[in-house]
Amino acid sequence: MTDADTTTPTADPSDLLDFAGLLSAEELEIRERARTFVDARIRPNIADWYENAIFPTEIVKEMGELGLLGMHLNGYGCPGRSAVEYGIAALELEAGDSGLRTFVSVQGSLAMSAIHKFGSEEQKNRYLPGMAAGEIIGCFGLTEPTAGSDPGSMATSATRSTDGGWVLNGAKRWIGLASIADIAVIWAATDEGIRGFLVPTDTPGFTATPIEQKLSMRASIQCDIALEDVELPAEAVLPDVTGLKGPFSCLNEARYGIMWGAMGAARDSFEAALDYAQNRLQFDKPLTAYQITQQKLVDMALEIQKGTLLAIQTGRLKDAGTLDPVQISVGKLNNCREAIAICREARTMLGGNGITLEHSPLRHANNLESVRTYEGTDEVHTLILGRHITGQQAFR
Ligand code: TGC
Repeated sequence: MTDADTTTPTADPSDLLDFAGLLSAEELEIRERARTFVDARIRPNIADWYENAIFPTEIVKEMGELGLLGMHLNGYGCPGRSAVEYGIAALELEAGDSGLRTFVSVQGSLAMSAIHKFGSEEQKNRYLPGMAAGEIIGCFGLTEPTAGSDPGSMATSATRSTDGGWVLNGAKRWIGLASIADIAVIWAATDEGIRGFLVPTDTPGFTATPIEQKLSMRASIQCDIALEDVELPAEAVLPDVTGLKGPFSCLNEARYGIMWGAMGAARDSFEAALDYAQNRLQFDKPLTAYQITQQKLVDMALEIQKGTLLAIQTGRLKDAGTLDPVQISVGKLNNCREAIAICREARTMLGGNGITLEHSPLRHANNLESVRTYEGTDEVHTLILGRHITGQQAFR
């Protein structure tokens, strides 16, 4: 190979179409702030956290101080940033680890969103400022051991007690953060339909048990929740919604953040593979000088570019107030599917070294097994889009 065969690699190799040029000064500033946090606080520690199944509670308040919690909510001490700014932060956090981005999603998009959208003024004032600051941790209990894709079949019930309060019984599963949460948003079937309840986690009868032996999301906590005759006052109910549209509206927020976040895991895996391939010599040349390596890198970069463009268009629609939930399914389905393929392909470029925690791609790919499953599986989002295209509902 001669000097004439080489050129200087591009500075941001997965941004072929100047995605950065679509961002405002404020959006670039959020990106830099989140990137700096990930570089300083997540990258140096994530291998240990992942290996030892540690969720680093010490960074929760730091995330609050950085304005990452309830980021796109207004008032009540929330940062009031745009949907695009929130998405950009989710992407950068998930470039660190999906588990840490999941914390921000559960806290901000699910638990805080539920209170912000459907809570009373008293509930909003009581919980949201502390949650935005990272002083109060929330969780969101929808999924059950026998009700995953079909939350309408939930068995958890809330019945009126004689004093006008409520009694909750049932079980929830895969609930992020529940064992360290202060407040749980629990969705339960009532005579009037599905309602949301704010349950302080020290209420007698509430138990959260972390699920162990996970092969994915190891730097994060997912729990089983048991609800045994949990007595709540009348004012524990979220007053402003009845029916599945309540939790589904919150899922829209989380699914939106995921479409951005997944591209962060993909970009980090791409960059790890590129860096490795540039420095790994085999048969006297760096791996990047081989055509198969270049094909892999180009295919990854194309999908990262398409996925981030898809996300920003979705975010612009959300900020304009015109986003339809069906459009969120486009991004959740596509970006999770492409991200996991990119992370797996990146692992192949690392050879045997790619199976250790020294390198990020397999950790990201394992995490994305959860990300493509929660907040609506690939299959659910395919059927949501299938219904939109054909007019035929094929869930049942
Ligand atoms: P369907 O009859 O279609 O709708 C029932 C009512 O909900 C409304 N609705 C929505 N509203 C807002 N946004 C959306 N995206 C909505 N989708 C539906 C709908 O208009 C209707 O309202 P109304 O007033 O007419 O009653 O309901 P369905 O049960 O037939 O829906 C089918 C399907 C498959 C789309 C839905 O069930 C679905 O999305 N399933 C996936 C559930 C899911 O994503 N679960 C993940 C939960 S994650 C979790 O619990 C843990 S949180 C993560 C963590 O803690 O880490």
